[in-house]
Amino acid sequence: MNTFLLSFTKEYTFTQEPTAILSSNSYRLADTRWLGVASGVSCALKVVLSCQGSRGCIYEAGSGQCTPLLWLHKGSGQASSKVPAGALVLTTDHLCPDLFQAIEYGSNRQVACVLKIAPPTNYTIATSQCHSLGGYLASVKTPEKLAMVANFANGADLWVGIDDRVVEGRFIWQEDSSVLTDAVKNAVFAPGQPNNAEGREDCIHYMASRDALNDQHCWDTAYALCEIPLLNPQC
Ligand SMILES: [Ca+2]
Ligand SMILES: [Ca+2]
Repeated sequence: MNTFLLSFTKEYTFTQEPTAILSSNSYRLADTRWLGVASGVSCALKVVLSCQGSRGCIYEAGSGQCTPLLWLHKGSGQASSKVPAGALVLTTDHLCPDLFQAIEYGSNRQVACVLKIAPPTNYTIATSQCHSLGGYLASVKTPEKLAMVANFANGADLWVGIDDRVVEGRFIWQEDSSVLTDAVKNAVFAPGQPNNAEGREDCIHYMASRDALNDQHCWDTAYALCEIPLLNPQC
């Protein structure tokens, strides 16, 4: 097993930690990037030059797979025989910035970095709170993600990152400014929602009592569910 973690600062000082970082809760990184990179240091250089804002990467020597990450914390891990040799894996304690929690979900073992902020506040303030931490109100685009959010919510209502404040009926995700599709709407919204009740509902929350998404008055209060991307979208 030859997986290397490299974390670096803006001064491009690399810190190599050539330790196998497997454990019983390790997972495969769902989205991998460059193949054929010759060394861990070349991987770090490539990331520094190509991916603005990355603070770490992982390098898998067997395949030459180089994966830029937004964040990478050093941590300890214990070897495990459960993961095949050569697999590109990380433990969840390395991947999210301070305050954020790495949560694994779905059959493909995806990982999201999320944070719930109290006390409850309105959608605009909740959005600002996430932006100030480098993230956005969370995306919930799949039933698997919805199930994760439901579990994380633990009975609370949470603002998520989508609204139709600019054009009524045109819902835009904060994560990537994309438009809500009918397929996603049918998959994650409560039946009959969004309904723009009384013509005044433009902001979306996870509604615990319906266990799904719903449009709500933007001035109502809920906890902010912030998310920060795991992989660097600049690459
Ligand atoms: Ca609306
Ligand atoms: Ca509604």
